[in-house]
Amino acid sequence: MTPLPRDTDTALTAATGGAGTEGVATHCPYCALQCAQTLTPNPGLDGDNGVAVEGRAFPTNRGGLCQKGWTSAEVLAAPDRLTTPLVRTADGDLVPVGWDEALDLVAIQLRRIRDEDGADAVAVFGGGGLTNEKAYQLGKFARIALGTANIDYNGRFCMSSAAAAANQTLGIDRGLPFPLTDLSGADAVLLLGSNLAETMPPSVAHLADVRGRGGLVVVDPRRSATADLAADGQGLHLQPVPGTDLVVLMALQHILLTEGLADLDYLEARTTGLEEIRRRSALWWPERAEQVCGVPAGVLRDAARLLAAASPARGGRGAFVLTGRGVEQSRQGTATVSAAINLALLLGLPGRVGSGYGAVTGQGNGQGGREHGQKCDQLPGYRMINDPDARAHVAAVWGVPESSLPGKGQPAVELLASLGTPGGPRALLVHGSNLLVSAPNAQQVAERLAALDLLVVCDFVPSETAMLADVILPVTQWAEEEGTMTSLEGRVIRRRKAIDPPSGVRSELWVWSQLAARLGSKGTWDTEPTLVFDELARASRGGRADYSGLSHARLDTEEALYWPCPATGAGGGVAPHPGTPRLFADSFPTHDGCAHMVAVDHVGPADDLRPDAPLYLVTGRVLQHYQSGAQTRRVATLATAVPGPTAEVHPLLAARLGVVDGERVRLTTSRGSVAVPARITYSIRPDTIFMPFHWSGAASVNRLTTDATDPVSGMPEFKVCAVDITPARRHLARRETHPEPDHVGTETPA
Ligand SMILES: Nc1nc2c(c(=O)[nH]1)N[C@H]1C(S)=C(S)[C@@H](COP(=O)(O)OP(=O)(O)OC[C@H]3O[C@@H](n4cnc5c(=O)[nH]c(N)nc54)[C@H](O)[C@@H]3O)O[C@H]1N2
Ligand SMILES: Nc1nc2c(c(=O)[nH]1)N[C@H]1C(S)=C(S)[C@@H](COP(=O)(O)OP(=O)(O)OC[C@H]3O[C@@H](n4cnc5c(=O)[nH]c(N)nc54)[C@H](O)[C@@H]3O)O[C@H]1N2
Ligand code: SF4
Ligand SMILES: [Mo]
Repeated sequence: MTPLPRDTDTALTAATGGAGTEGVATHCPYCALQCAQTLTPNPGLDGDNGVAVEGRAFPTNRGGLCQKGWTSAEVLAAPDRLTTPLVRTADGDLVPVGWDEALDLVAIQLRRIRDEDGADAVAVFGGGGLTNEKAYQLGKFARIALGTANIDYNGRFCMSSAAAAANQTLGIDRGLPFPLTDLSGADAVLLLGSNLAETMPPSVAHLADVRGRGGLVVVDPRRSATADLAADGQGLHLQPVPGTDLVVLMALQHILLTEGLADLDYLEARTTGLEEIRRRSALWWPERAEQVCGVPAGVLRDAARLLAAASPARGGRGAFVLTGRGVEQSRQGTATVSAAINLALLLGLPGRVGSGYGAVTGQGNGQGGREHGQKCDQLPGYRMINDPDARAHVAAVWGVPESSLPGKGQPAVELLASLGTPGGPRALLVHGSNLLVSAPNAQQVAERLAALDLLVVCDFVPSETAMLADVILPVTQWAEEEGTMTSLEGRVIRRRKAIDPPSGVRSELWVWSQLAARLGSKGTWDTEPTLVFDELARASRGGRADYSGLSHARLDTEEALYWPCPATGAGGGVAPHPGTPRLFADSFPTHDGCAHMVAVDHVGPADDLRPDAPLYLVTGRVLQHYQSGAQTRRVATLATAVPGPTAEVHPLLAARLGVVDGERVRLTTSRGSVAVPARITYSIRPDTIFMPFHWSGAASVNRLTTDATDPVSGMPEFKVCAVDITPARRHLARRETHPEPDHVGTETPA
């Protein structure tokens, strides 16, 4: 085993408030909160899977972890862990082969497909869980080893609407442009479509003071665990009709503007576009908004006045507006985030210490994953691939002619829909996504994957997507690798190796170097994360997400470095850049330094209610499971706690259907049908059903969801579609003649 970095190292302990125990200071493998952990290799200890996990003191998690974090080491020792490459034989079986054989086979197929149909016939799908080093190298591999324009990633499902809106209005996309701890000082926090209490439990501590002041405002069609935090005088819960947040936001703007509560000095000095915002919001007086969004006009007025009273212009301690997937995963997600930013600007929040707008990034490296080039239109450093200067800079770092770089590819939903179609990609390489479970309209995705000539999946467990592959390559996970992650705050932190991977497993950096060599690629393909980081830093230099002042060595002693962190003069007495915890103090990074408010209108869901689908289906998460469930369904404690999905149904709807708690109901949309137990609860609106998406096959809610996308961001409308519900028992007769797997479980679809 390699020598372990210890968090007893004085510098690191000082920088991170380390636990002081023996062990490796790192961060959780799952979400963007990136809670600090100490991992202590402990091969002898029963139940620890060779590694003991402790929470570590850190500003964001204050030593706390959620249940997923505590149990994270179990995935290291998953009984079905992949430890050898697998190749599908002519009769459909997956058989173990050596690495050389697997890589030769992949390279020969890729060359053949490229020769026959051109470089774009090979596509790549990445993930927001990859380290910065891997995200960077994957983008480079696609553009120069494969030469394809067709690379995109699961962040398209996650952060693309928030990113698009922030780029348009604020000139930059850093999820939270301030440290999370700033929330504590505010008088009000407006949370739109974010269920932090289940999706980032330790972060709730930062809302305690705001709740104490009665200032937490939660907008969610469900009384979620987070909405509950606003009960009992601690704030307000607005429970809109799904998909109508834009109307809520327009009404709040209307009230601020008509009651003289907007910060006109700030708007004058720091923004453009006010007149059009005024014109459009004039339409949404509270009583009219109530007709569409269902939130009582009086509650809209209370919320607007509460936010205004908290704003610095009116003598408050400050206020924050935060958005989550509940409002972003919509056909009008970009517009809704634009409206949320406009609201924050009317209140004069962005750029003031103790106030602001932010989007709560989701995946572990959801932030860094969208900065280093796995998005179809981006190069490292958050540069745009159609910008000639950006192309020239990055091509020089990569040592290739600028003209050899491909252009913009297709965003995820379009890319998946084009697989195996005439003229579409014939091969797909997947790195860090279980898209068969997590992509919208999943049965159509299954058909597209089946139409490929070659599907290659890198993973450490046999995910549902991996099990469809022609070649599976087993790779290292979290505690077995070095790297960096960029948390929801834009803070760049170190992921550290605590244990050796099982023999037979390789790092993805190694896989790409091997494939690049076999594809005859020029360019350097480092396999050491620290060297790849140095190259990434050079490639990002001068870009919006500038990491050029960072290195593994620096991050090993300082874990409080937020990008942009540009390099300062080489050697010679210039102090290193301290990083940028807070953005926008003096200006916005736009051409004129102002925030540009974009006027938007409410359109409504693509798949709206109709006679044969008279209810809303909304989807999301439960605390115990992560994403497609590929990891957490393999952790016994979590799988036992929540073994499968349920559909949340209001008692009034349940009574009308005649179903009791736990009874199976069938949900049907234009795309498909699933049957799951009903969970009867007053927390949901009577016109709405909620189902989480962490399960596959017949229990997969993405068999139901629509693949309609936001026209600006390409983000799918996961959150809202029209559904019909019936008691499952009425289908018994039909099912006997047309047998269909129908039980809750983890099986792959037939
Ligand atoms: N336990 C757990 N934690 C996670 C993850 C996980 O899979 N499991 N994933 C991580 C990732 S990648 C992400 S992106 C984040 C997501 O974190 P969140 O955004 O907090 O998660 P969701 O549950 O998808 O959606 C949040 C809320 O949106 C509500 N919602 C649905 N439709 C609407 C609507 O029309 N309007 C409004 N206002 N709200 C609506 C849902 O009821 C839900 O309570 O979580 C991260 N953390
Ligand atoms: N209905 C509905 N669907 C949704 C959502 C929703 O709210 N509702 N949310 C969407 C959102 S926000 C997201 S982020 C997506 C996420 O959904 P997915 O893209 O499926 O994300 P994960 O389940 O995290 O999949 C990661 C896979 O990669 C593997 N993996 C983890 N780390 C690595 C690595 O470093 N390298 C490699 N090669 N593999 C790795 C894991 O084992 C797992 O199999 O789901 C989206 N789908
Ligand atoms: S909140 Fe997120 S980062 Fe923290 S322990 Fe849970 S899953 Fe891990
Ligand atoms: Mo996400």
